[in-house]
Amino acid sequence: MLMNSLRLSKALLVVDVQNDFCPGGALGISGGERIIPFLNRYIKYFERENLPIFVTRDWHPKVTKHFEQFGGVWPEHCVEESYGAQFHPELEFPKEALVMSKGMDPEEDSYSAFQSTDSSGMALANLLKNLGVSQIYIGGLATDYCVKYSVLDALRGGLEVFILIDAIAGVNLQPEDSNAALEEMVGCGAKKTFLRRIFSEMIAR
Ligand code: VGL
Repeated sequence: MLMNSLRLSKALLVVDVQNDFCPGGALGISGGERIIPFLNRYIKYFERENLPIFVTRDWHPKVTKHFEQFGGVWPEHCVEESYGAQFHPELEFPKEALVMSKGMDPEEDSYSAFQSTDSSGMALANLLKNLGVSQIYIGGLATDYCVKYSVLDALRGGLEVFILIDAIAGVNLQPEDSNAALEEMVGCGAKKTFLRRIFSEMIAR
């Protein structure tokens, strides 16, 4: 019991692995689908360890300032209930995972997972607090937008943040955007990790 309460509590956050952000989608990210087998391994690991798993999705109304048609910078994508908004079919997560939605406010971009809520309207930060999470492992799409804003918010909220560098991919409107985003996240205190490191730590334990 004492050991348990002393253990730092971890959670996994899988950001926006949706059809529209994968190749062929409205805002298809080059290599977006290549991260999925890695994410599936992280998910299995967190599931086996009985640790919480959060999966976020962009869930926009048809009319939102986020889209270029209404003054934003992006083509229409991830409209609620559409095929493009569905999770990529190869992403495997257990039914216990918490699906978190964001981007429903037509006035906001809502890049960060910390602007997401679960089906009962509970915000991510509250859920993490209730679960006693102090370390968060973040992967998904896109390195230079939703992953970056989520990482920066997690750090601001006092969490220890690990970026899953084998499980992120960026939009790269400019070719260096993802590298710059990574540098910024690390500069703000995020740590980088990857699957093999997590598995070797597990074996050493
Ligand atoms: C995202 C661009 C526009 C993301 C969302 O998930 O990173 N990128 N909307």
